[in-house]
Amino acid sequence: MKSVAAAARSLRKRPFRVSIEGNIGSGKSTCIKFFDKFDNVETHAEPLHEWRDVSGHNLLGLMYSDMHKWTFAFQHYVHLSRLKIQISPPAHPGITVKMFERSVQNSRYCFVHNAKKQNFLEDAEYQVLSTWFDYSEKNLDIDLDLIVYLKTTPQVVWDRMAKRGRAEESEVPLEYLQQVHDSYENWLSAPNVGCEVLTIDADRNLDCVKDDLQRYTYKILGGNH
Ligand code: DGT
Repeated sequence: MKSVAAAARSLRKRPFRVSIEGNIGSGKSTCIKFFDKFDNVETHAEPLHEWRDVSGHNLLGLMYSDMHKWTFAFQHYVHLSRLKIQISPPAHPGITVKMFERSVQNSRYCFVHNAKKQNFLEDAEYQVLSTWFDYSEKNLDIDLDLIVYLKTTPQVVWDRMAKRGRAEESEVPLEYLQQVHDSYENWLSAPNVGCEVLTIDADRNLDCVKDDLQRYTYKILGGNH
Protein backbone atom coordinates (compact mmCIF):
# COMPACT_ATOMS: atom_id res chain seq x y z
CA MET A 1 0.00 0.00 0.00
CA LYS A 2 1.26 3.48 -0.87
CA SER A 3 2.10 5.83 2.00
CA VAL A 4 0.19 9.13 2.24
CA ALA A 5 3.40 10.90 1.21
CA ALA A 6 4.09 8.76 -1.84
CA ALA A 7 0.47 9.05 -2.97
CA ALA A 8 0.53 12.85 -2.63
CA ARG A 9 3.75 13.15 -4.59
CA SER A 10 2.80 10.72 -7.31
CA LEU A 11 -0.37 12.72 -7.91
CA ARG A 12 1.92 15.81 -7.99
CA LYS A 13 -0.17 17.37 -5.28
CA ARG A 14 2.83 18.85 -3.63
CA PRO A 15 6.17 20.37 -4.66
CA PHE A 16 9.60 18.77 -4.33
CA ARG A 17 10.74 19.35 -0.74
CA VAL A 18 14.30 20.28 0.17
CA SER A 19 15.52 20.87 3.69
CA ILE A 20 18.73 22.85 4.20
CA GLU A 21 20.44 21.42 7.25
CA GLY A 22 23.57 22.25 9.21
CA ASN A 23 24.91 23.40 12.54
CA ILE A 24 24.41 26.92 13.91
CA GLY A 25 26.39 29.31 11.70
CA SER A 26 26.92 26.83 8.87
CA GLY A 27 25.52 29.23 6.24
CA LYS A 28 22.00 27.91 5.76
CA SER A 29 20.48 31.38 5.30
CA THR A 30 22.96 32.20 2.53
CA CYS A 31 22.16 28.92 0.83
CA ILE A 32 18.42 29.65 0.98
CA LYS A 33 18.97 33.15 -0.44
CA PHE A 34 20.92 31.68 -3.35
CA PHE A 35 17.72 29.93 -4.53
CA ASP A 36 15.46 32.98 -4.14
CA LYS A 37 16.14 33.91 -7.76
CA PHE A 38 14.11 30.96 -9.11
CA ASP A 39 10.43 31.79 -9.67
CA ASN A 40 9.35 28.19 -9.13
CA VAL A 41 11.11 27.87 -5.76
CA GLU A 42 9.44 28.93 -2.50
CA THR A 43 12.03 29.52 0.20
CA HIS A 44 11.56 29.68 3.95
CA ALA A 45 14.22 30.87 6.35
CA GLU A 46 13.93 29.77 9.98
CA PRO A 47 11.17 31.89 11.61
CA LEU A 48 13.47 33.36 14.28
CA HIS A 49 11.26 36.45 14.64
CA GLU A 50 8.37 34.19 15.72
CA TRP A 51 10.51 32.38 18.30
CA ARG A 52 11.65 35.72 19.66
CA ASP A 53 8.16 37.05 20.16
CA VAL A 54 5.60 34.56 21.42
CA SER A 55 3.06 37.08 22.71
CA GLY A 56 5.97 39.13 24.02
CA HIS A 57 8.16 36.22 25.22
CA ASN A 58 11.56 35.64 23.62
CA LEU A 59 11.46 31.84 23.65
CA LEU A 60 14.86 31.53 21.94
CA GLY A 61 16.44 33.73 24.61
CA LEU A 62 14.66 31.87 27.41
CA MET A 63 15.82 28.51 26.03
CA TYR A 64 19.47 29.60 26.02
CA SER A 65 19.12 31.25 29.45
CA ASP A 66 18.00 27.97 31.09
CA MET A 67 17.96 24.91 28.87
CA HIS A 68 16.56 22.59 31.55
CA LYS A 69 13.60 24.85 32.15
CA TRP A 70 12.77 26.00 28.62
CA THR A 71 13.79 23.31 26.11
CA PHE A 72 10.42 21.55 26.29
CA ALA A 73 8.41 24.68 25.49
CA PHE A 74 10.91 25.78 22.85
CA GLN A 75 10.92 22.43 20.99
CA HIS A 76 7.13 22.36 21.08
CA TYR A 77 7.01 25.73 19.39
CA VAL A 78 9.74 24.81 16.92
CA HIS A 79 7.80 21.67 15.97
CA LEU A 80 4.69 23.72 15.28
CA SER A 81 6.49 26.37 13.24
CA ARG A 82 8.40 23.78 11.18
CA LEU A 83 5.22 21.79 10.56
CA LYS A 84 3.40 24.90 9.30
CA ILE A 85 6.21 25.64 6.85
CA GLN A 86 6.73 22.06 5.72
CA ILE A 87 3.14 21.06 4.95
CA SER A 88 1.49 24.34 3.98
CA PRO A 89 0.43 24.44 0.32
CA PRO A 90 2.62 26.55 -1.96
CA ALA A 91 1.75 30.24 -2.37
CA HIS A 92 0.87 29.81 -6.06
CA PRO A 93 0.51 26.98 -8.60
CA GLY A 94 3.82 27.79 -10.34
CA ILE A 95 5.80 26.61 -7.31
CA THR A 96 7.36 23.21 -7.96
CA VAL A 97 10.01 23.27 -5.21
CA LYS A 98 9.71 24.13 -1.53
CA MET A 99 12.97 24.80 0.28
CA PHE A 100 13.23 25.45 3.99
CA GLU A 101 15.83 25.92 6.68
CA ARG A 102 15.73 22.80 8.90
CA SER A 103 12.79 20.41 9.17
CA VAL A 104 10.37 18.64 11.50
CA GLN A 105 12.73 15.67 11.19
CA ASN A 106 15.59 17.88 12.39
CA SER A 107 13.76 18.75 15.60
CA ARG A 108 13.16 15.10 16.38
CA TYR A 109 16.45 13.52 15.36
CA CYS A 110 18.87 16.34 16.04
CA PHE A 111 17.91 18.93 18.69
CA VAL A 112 15.37 16.86 20.66
CA HIS A 113 17.64 13.82 20.51
CA ASN A 114 20.53 15.91 21.83
CA ALA A 115 18.39 17.59 24.50
CA LYS A 116 17.40 14.17 25.82
CA LYS A 117 20.99 12.97 25.79
CA GLN A 118 22.18 16.04 27.72
CA ASN A 119 19.26 15.81 30.19
CA PHE A 120 17.78 19.15 29.10
CA LEU A 121 14.53 17.17 28.78
CA GLU A 122 12.95 14.90 31.37
CA ASP A 123 11.93 11.50 30.01
CA ALA A 124 8.23 12.42 30.22
CA GLU A 125 8.86 15.62 28.22
CA TYR A 126 10.85 13.67 25.65
CA GLN A 127 8.02 11.16 25.29
CA VAL A 128 5.49 13.96 24.72
CA LEU A 129 7.63 15.52 21.97
CA SER A 130 8.27 12.12 20.38
CA THR A 131 4.54 11.37 20.39
CA TRP A 132 3.86 14.64 18.58
CA PHE A 133 6.46 13.73 16.00
CA ASP A 134 5.13 10.17 15.54
CA TYR A 135 1.59 11.49 15.15
CA SER A 136 2.71 14.04 12.56
CA GLU A 137 4.70 11.45 10.65
CA LYS A 138 1.86 8.95 10.55
CA ASN A 139 -1.02 11.29 9.75
CA LEU A 140 0.48 14.08 7.68
CA ASP A 141 2.74 14.06 4.66
CA ILE A 142 5.94 15.48 6.18
CA ASP A 143 8.32 13.53 3.90
CA LEU A 144 11.41 15.21 2.53
CA ASP A 145 12.72 14.60 -0.98
CA LEU A 146 16.26 15.85 -0.38
CA ILE A 147 18.42 17.08 2.48
CA VAL A 148 21.28 19.45 1.71
CA TYR A 149 23.70 19.07 4.62
CA LEU A 150 26.10 21.98 5.08
CA LYS A 151 28.72 20.07 6.99
CA THR A 152 31.09 22.00 9.23
CA THR A 153 33.50 21.47 12.08
CA PRO A 154 32.30 22.80 15.45
CA GLN A 155 35.30 25.10 16.00
CA VAL A 156 34.73 26.85 12.65
CA VAL A 157 31.05 27.55 13.31
CA TRP A 158 31.74 28.57 16.88
CA ASP A 159 34.12 31.27 15.60
CA ARG A 160 31.50 32.43 13.08
CA MET A 161 28.79 32.50 15.73
CA ALA A 162 30.95 34.56 18.05
CA LYS A 163 31.67 37.02 15.22
CA ARG A 164 28.03 37.58 14.25
CA GLY A 165 27.20 38.36 17.89
CA ARG A 166 23.54 37.34 18.12
CA ALA A 167 22.55 38.36 21.67
CA GLU A 168 20.83 35.07 22.62
CA GLU A 169 23.89 33.04 21.52
CA SER A 170 26.53 35.00 23.45
CA GLU A 171 26.98 32.29 26.10
CA VAL A 172 26.75 29.23 23.84
CA PRO A 173 29.84 27.10 24.49
CA LEU A 174 31.84 25.21 21.86
CA GLU A 175 30.75 22.02 23.60
CA TYR A 176 27.12 22.67 22.58
CA LEU A 177 28.06 23.05 18.92
CA GLN A 178 30.01 19.80 19.20
CA GLN A 179 26.88 18.08 20.58
CA VAL A 180 24.67 19.46 17.80
CA HIS A 181 27.29 18.38 15.27
CA ASP A 182 27.36 14.83 16.69
CA SER A 183 23.57 14.62 16.54
CA TYR A 184 23.62 15.74 12.91
CA GLU A 185 26.24 13.14 12.05
CA ASN A 186 24.29 10.35 13.79
CA TRP A 187 21.05 11.33 12.14
CA LEU A 188 22.32 11.88 8.61
CA SER A 189 24.62 8.87 8.45
CA ALA A 190 21.85 6.45 9.47
CA PRO A 191 20.56 4.14 6.72
CA ASN A 192 16.92 5.16 7.31
CA VAL A 193 17.02 8.96 6.86
CA GLY A 194 14.17 8.63 4.37
CA CYS A 195 15.62 10.66 1.50
CA GLU A 196 18.90 11.38 -0.24
CA VAL A 197 21.44 13.55 1.61
CA LEU A 198 23.68 15.86 -0.40
CA THR A 199 26.65 16.87 1.75
CA ILE A 200 28.53 20.10 1.05
CA ASP A 201 31.73 21.09 2.83
CA ALA A 202 30.68 24.38 4.48
CA ASP A 203 33.93 25.03 6.36
CA ARG A 204 35.11 26.67 3.12
CA ASN A 205 34.43 30.31 2.30
CA LEU A 206 31.04 31.36 0.91
CA ASP A 207 32.20 31.65 -2.70
CA CYS A 208 33.27 28.00 -2.73
CA VAL A 209 29.97 26.92 -1.19
CA LYS A 210 28.06 29.00 -3.76
CA ASP A 211 30.06 27.32 -6.56
CA ASP A 212 28.83 23.96 -5.26
CA LEU A 213 25.25 25.23 -5.06
CA GLN A 214 25.55 26.33 -8.68
CA ARG A 215 27.03 22.98 -9.71
CA TYR A 216 24.33 20.98 -7.91
CA THR A 217 21.35 23.21 -8.72
CA TYR A 218 19.72 20.63 -10.97
CA LYS A 219 19.89 17.98 -8.27
CA ILE A 220 18.92 20.31 -5.41
CA LEU A 221 15.80 21.41 -7.25
CA GLY A 222 14.88 17.83 -8.15
CA GLY A 223 15.28 18.61 -11.86
CA ASN A 224 12.66 21.37 -11.57
CA HIS A 225 14.28 24.36 -13.25
P1 DGT B 1 23.07 29.96 9.44
O1 DGT B 1 22.64 30.78 8.28
O2 DGT B 1 23.45 28.55 9.08
O3 DGT B 1 24.10 30.63 10.29
O4 DGT B 1 21.79 29.78 10.31
P2 DGT B 1 20.93 30.85 11.07
O5 DGT B 1 21.74 31.81 11.79
O6 DGT B 1 19.90 31.45 10.17
O7 DGT B 1 20.19 29.86 12.02
P3 DGT B 1 20.82 29.02 13.19
O8 DGT B 1 21.20 27.66 12.76
O9 DGT B 1 21.86 29.79 13.84
O10 DGT B 1 19.51 28.87 14.11
C1 DGT B 1 19.02 29.99 14.81
C2 DGT B 1 19.08 29.76 16.31
O11 DGT B 1 18.04 28.88 16.67
C3 DGT B 1 20.36 29.12 16.78
O12 DGT B 1 20.72 29.72 18.01
C4 DGT B 1 20.00 27.67 16.99
C5 DGT B 1 18.56 27.74 17.35
N1 DGT B 1 17.76 26.58 16.95
C6 DGT B 1 17.16 26.36 15.77
N2 DGT B 1 16.41 25.26 15.80
C7 DGT B 1 16.54 24.74 17.04
C8 DGT B 1 16.00 23.62 17.70
O13 DGT B 1 15.21 22.82 17.16
N3 DGT B 1 16.39 23.45 18.99
C9 DGT B 1 17.25 24.28 19.63
N4 DGT B 1 17.58 24.02 20.89
N5 DGT B 1 17.77 25.36 19.05
C10 DGT B 1 17.42 25.58 17.77
